[in-house]
Amino acid sequence: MADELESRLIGLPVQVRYYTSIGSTNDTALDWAMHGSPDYGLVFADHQSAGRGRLDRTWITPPGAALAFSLIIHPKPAEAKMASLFSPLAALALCEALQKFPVMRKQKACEIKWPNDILVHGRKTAGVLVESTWLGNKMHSAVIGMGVNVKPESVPTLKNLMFPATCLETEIGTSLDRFDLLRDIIESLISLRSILLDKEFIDRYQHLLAFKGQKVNILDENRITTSGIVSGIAPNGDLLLEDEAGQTVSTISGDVHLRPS
Ligand code: BT5
Repeated sequence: MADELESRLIGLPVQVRYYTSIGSTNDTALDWAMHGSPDYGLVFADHQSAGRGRLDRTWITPPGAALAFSLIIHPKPAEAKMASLFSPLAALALCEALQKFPVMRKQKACEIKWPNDILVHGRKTAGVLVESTWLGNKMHSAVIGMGVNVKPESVPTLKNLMFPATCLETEIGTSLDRFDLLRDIIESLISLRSILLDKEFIDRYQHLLAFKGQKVNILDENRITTSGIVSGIAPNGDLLLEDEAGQTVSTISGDVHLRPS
């Protein structure tokens, strides 16, 4: 399987570490990042026994049914100043990679639920967890972790979910090759990284932003902190809401949740 994966990624500037089973690809990638990984070091696992979401919530990755990987980026100084864009980078890379399927090009088929969820037909299909390593006060690496539900077996049962979930095969209506998909996502991410600091990046992200023009609540530990109508994304990736007084309010992505109101 490791050879197969490597052969499918030939031509991309990645160095792969493949695991049949692992705790969390992010943990392994964070360790590798601190011990000499190249830019685009890639940790891929067929199964995660301790996959993590934000705030150590559980991310479920059954064997052979999903994509679970972490890509290490050693940011250039200008990128490090805009580190909050790495999570949007990963989410947009997946959504744009999926545009090759005609059904995904329909309006609202694939959307990004700020800050880190990818929805297909309104259900969570993938999640992004970006973590970083630091040398003193200098950002040394960003570890971009992504979990994508590909086959129906990857979708957790309802009791494990905070938001309805689905998988790509169900929504696209065909079986998918996980390694082809991984290649497409990485190609898309590398290409988007070259425009990360340009207005075009935010424009493309906003085009796929979920709940635009709709009233939402922002929750912090189940407490509503802000409500407003989703109006867009700021250049640093913050969510922009219009409050009842018509003022624009900016929300930074910490551990907050967005829910339709
Ligand atoms: C996320 O967190 O959505 C980020 C998930 C990132 C997972 C990847 S897999 C590769 C890399 N290695 C890791 O250890 N992690 C990254 P959050 O927004 O906190 O959402 C977590 C919530 O999603 C959980 O509390 C569940 O409700 C739900 N969930 C868990 N597994 C899921 C799945 N397979 N599909 C859909 N929802 C899921």
